[in-house]
Amino acid sequence: MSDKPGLLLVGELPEWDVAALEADFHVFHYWRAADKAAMLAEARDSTVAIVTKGEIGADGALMDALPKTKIIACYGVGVDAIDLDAARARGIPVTNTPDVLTEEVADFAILLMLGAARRVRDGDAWVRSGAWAARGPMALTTRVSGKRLGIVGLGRIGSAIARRAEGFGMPIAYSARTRKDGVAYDWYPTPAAMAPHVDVLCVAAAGGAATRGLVDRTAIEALPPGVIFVNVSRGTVVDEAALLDALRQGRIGAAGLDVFLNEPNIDPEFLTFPNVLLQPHAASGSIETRKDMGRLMRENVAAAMAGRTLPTRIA
Ligand code: 8YV
Repeated sequence: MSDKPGLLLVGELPEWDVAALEADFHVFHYWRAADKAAMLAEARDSTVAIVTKGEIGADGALMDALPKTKIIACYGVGVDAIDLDAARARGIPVTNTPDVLTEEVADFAILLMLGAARRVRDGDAWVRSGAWAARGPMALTTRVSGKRLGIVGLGRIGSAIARRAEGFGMPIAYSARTRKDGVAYDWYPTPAAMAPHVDVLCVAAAGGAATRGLVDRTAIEALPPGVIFVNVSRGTVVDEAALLDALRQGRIGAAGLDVFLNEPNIDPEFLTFPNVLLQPHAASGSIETRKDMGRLMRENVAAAMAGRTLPTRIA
C-alpha cells in the first residue's frame, strides 16, 4: 500500500490529470472498480479527497465511507450531482471549475442551435451516402440569424450564449427568477411565460433541485410550432416526457441536445427523430478547456491539502 494520501476518482479523467494526481496521491479509480465496496474499504483510512464530475457526484454514504475527506473537488461547474447538504453537515468543502468552461459551452450551444436548424448531420450524410450526386440537393433547412432567442438562465454560460447570439442579429429574451440589473434583454419570470415569444429556446440554467422541471410541460406546449430547442445544461431542467411528446407530435422544428435524464443510457426514443442532433454531454469537451478544468480542480485539491483558501469554493 502506498504511503501517499488517497484520492477517490468517481469518474474517468484524461490521462494528464490522472498522471498529475498520481504524483501526490494514491488514486482510487472508483468508476472502474468491479467491487466498489471493497475499494471504499481499502480507501477508507487514507483518502483525503474525492474528485467528482458534473454528471457523477457524491452522496452522504460515499462521504461516510471516507471519513478523512477534506475536499470534494468537482471537475465541472455544475455541482448538482453532489449532495451539498450532506457535505455541509460533515464540514467538507466543495469546489467546482467555473469560468474556464463558459466560452466553450457557449460555443457548443451555438453549434447545436445552428447544427440542428441547418440539419448539418443530414447534410453530411447526404454527401457521404452519395445522395448528393444521385438525387441532387438535400431538403431545405431553417434560418437562425435574426430569429428570436430565449435563454433559460442568464448566468455565466447563458450570458456568453447571448453575447454570441447578438452577432447573429437575434433579439434576445431570458427567463430567470428575477430581472438582471443592467441587462437590456427582455425578461420573463418563467420559461412558460417566455415560450410563446421565441423561435429558438436554449436551456442554460444550472441543474439541481431549484431548477428540476423548470422547462415544464406548460412551457414546452407554449413554444411556437417549428421551434429550435437546445439544451446544454442538465436533463433534469426539462420535462423530458413533454419534450418527447412535442417531438413525436412534430411540434419541434429541430433540437440540439447535449444533456439528458439517465445519461449515458438515454431514452432510446430520442434516436428515432431525424431532426434531433444528439451529443454525449460534450459541451466542455475540448482538450484546451478540459486541461483548464483539470488544472483548476487540482489547484483546489492542493489548496485543501495545504490548508489554504480554496480558489473556487462553492459550498
Ligand atoms: C462535465 C459539466 O463536468 O461543468 C459541468 O457542469 O457538466 C461538464 O463540464 C464534464 O463533462 C466533465 O465530466
